[in-house]
This record gives sequence, C-alpha cells and structure tokens, in this order.
Amino acid sequence: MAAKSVLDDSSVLGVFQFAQGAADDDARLFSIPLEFLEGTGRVDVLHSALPVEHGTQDGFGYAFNTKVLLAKLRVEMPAAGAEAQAYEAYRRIHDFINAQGYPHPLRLWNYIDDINRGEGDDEIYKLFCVGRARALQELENGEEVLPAATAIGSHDNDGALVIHLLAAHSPGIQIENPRQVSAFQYPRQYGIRSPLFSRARVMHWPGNSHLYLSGTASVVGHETLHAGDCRAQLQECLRNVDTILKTTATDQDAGFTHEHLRLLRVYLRNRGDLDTVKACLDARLPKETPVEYLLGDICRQDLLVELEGLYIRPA
Ligand code: 3EB
Repeated sequence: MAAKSVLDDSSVLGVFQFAQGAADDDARLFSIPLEFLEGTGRVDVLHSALPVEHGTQDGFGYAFNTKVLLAKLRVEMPAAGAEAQAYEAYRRIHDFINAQGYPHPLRLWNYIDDINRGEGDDEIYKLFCVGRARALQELENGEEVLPAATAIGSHDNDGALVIHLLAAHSPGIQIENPRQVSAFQYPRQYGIRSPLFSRARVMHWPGNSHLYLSGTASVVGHETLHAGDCRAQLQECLRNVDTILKTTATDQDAGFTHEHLRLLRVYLRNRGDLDTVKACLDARLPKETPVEYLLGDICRQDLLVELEGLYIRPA
C-alpha cells in the first residue's frame, strides 16, 4: 500500500511506514528506518476520531487533535557527538511539546544508527542515555515521570537519531515490572547514566484506554538472561509482558490482557531467528493479532529479541 494515498484521509493522525531515507515530506508520515521482515501491515495508520491539524516547526513534523500530539524529529548523531546530540534532541523535544501545550510524553521511539558501536561507556547507546538523562534532569520530575519507550538500532541511516513521540496534556499512569529492576535504577555497569523510560504507560481516553508497552527484552532483575538463545529470550520477554499486564490491574481497574493487544512489534537482531520467533508467537497469539517483525539491533549487545505493544480496551 502506498502510504501517501492514506494521507488524503483527513482523520489520519499518523502513517508509519518502514523505509530508510524515505521522503518524509508530509508531517503525518513517520518513516521507521528498519527493515520490515514479515507481518500484518507494512503501513500502520493511526486514525483520530477528533479533527486533525498538522504542520512543521523547529525541525519537527507533527499532527495533533485536542487530546494528543504526534511528532517526529531527526538529528545527525555522529558517534563522537552522541551524548551532545541526544541531549540537544531531548531538550528540543521538551521545549516543543511544552510550547504546543502537550507537555507530557506518553510514548517515545528512538531509532539510533549503529546503536552498539563503541566500547564500554563509549557505546553509542550508553552515550545516548547520558545525553537523554542530562536533558531530563533539567525538567521538573524529568527523571521520575517517564514515558514508555523503545530504543532500537538502525544501520546505514547516515548516523541519524530518529525520534517519534506521542504526547498529551496529562501523563497517564506509569507501570513498572516487579520482575525487573526499573531501568532508571539500573546499576552502573550498564552505563554512566541509567536509561530513562518506564516499562509501560496507561492512558484513559474518553472512549477507551490505551496501554503503551515499552520495548521488553529478556532482562530479569537487571541482568540479561539466555545470552545466545533467541527462543529462550523470547519466552522471557513474554513472561515480562505477562507480568506487566498483570501489574495494570488495580482495585479500580480490571487492567489489560492479551485480548486487548492491537499491535505487536517484534525486533530481531538476526534475520535468521525469524522462523523460530514467528513459530513461537503464532502458537501463543490469537490468529488475528497484528504482528510486525522488524530487523533492528537491541540496545544491549547480548539481547537478540525485543517486543513492544499497543493495547486498547473499550471504556
Ligand atoms: C531494557 O529492558 C531493554 O533506552 O529507551 C527498552 C526500551 C530498552 C527502551 C530506552 C531501552 C529503552 O533495558 C532496552
């Protein structure tokens, strides 16, 4: 499907396509710089029940209705300048969403070229985390109220950092995973500054509720489990997802379950793991669940697979 023809529909807030270096000339076109391996849709369309406006400003492309703002930013991020560029990108994002009146980021996607390049604290992902943390510490509650997020590595994307984000007037509810040390509390061995994201966020909209599930990997406590074994890592990811979903249930809220899953994205470091992962997920998920398999590097070198999801529950 040509992503562009979808943009003729004025109810479209955003169209996500998997393409590197594509002309993102429409503010509502969000190109994800990863190879699409297999799955339900090569294009994801986000529709709005409310009138949509869109524009470009300060280097951002954006679309919004009265409730939510969807925005994109692309900056060059040479390895030597990764920390400074991440700092600058996050500072700009917060300036922008504040100015637009949607100061609370709910969900962020970070596509980081050559994410695992560099050794030790000089690895691009770790430098990115330092820059992000420096920007967020300048904000009130910037290190405590954290969006759901994904950080995935692209290749041959001219050293760029591409960020897509969803922001709103209120922050929603933060979810952490009791099986995992919160990322913002990871110990020193994973970098000078901890990754600042939450495991998920819940947002109650007028007609429905959303759960934005962060990139979820085979991390238990703070450690990677099953290095080298993609199938076992996937099982561990699924246990983490199950636990996060259970954590969304409270006295006031029945919470989210697998039946509410509306989009699952699966990131694979190695294309050779596709058949194994697909077979496991086909056996686990209802047939009609939209699933996309993407080729992308996970932020820790020993992680082979990561899952993220959007869950929607009627009010
Ligand atoms: C992890 O659990 C896996 O740095 O924004 C997942 C989602 C991961 C988001 C981020 C990192 C990020 O630590 C890595």
